[in-house]
Amino acid sequence: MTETKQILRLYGPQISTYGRIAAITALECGIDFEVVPTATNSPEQLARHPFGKAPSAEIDGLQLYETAAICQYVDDRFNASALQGATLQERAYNVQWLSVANSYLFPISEFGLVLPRLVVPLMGGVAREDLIKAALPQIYHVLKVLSARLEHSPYFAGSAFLQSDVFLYVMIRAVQLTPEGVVMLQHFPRLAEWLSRIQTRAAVRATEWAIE
Ligand SMILES: N[C@@H](CCC(=O)N[C@@H](CS)C(=O)NCC(=O)O)C(=O)O
Repeated sequence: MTETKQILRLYGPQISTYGRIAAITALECGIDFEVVPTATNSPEQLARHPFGKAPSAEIDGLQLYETAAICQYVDDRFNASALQGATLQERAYNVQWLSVANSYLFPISEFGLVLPRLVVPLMGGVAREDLIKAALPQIYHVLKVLSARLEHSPYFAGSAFLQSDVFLYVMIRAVQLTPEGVVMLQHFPRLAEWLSRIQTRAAVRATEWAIE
């Protein structure tokens, strides 16, 4: 008898950085995911997420928001917490690098490059070049810190692929889809090599965006 896999239901746009992080995590943990297309800040999304962001999630009858919490639940429940590290040191580094992704990379890469360069033109708008110009040195600095870390270990928390790699991969991949990102990544071969290693994972390939 075949067992039906659990499904992580994600509410948000089809193309969403944090939505893809949760989707990759679900597949890495051996469960399925489904995206219920829901606009950020819409009344439907605000009913599930008081800040209107994406994704919000449903699993095991639980309603959750904040991607780190969603991923932690899925990994604890279905994957013996394997994406959070096997040792105290790995677990601490995992949270450190995941926090770097959330606190220092995403705010500047998303609002200073990915949205203006990729998303605004897709919606028929014109990119704010001043925003992009101001953001590039800050993004470059974060990429430099990230690349330096990879001089010392194959993955961000140590020798194993963990949750921090998922967060950072999806965010840096979005940067890599911009012409400015391609140029910046030429300065950081370690980071580029790590990206191509992560890119071969089945969960990563299965969640590629139509614009990739
Ligand atoms: N801290 C949130 C961030 C989620 C987030 O910023 N999601 C983006 C989509 S990738 C969003 O909702 N953007 C719309 C907005 O900021 O209004 C999490 O970890 O889930």
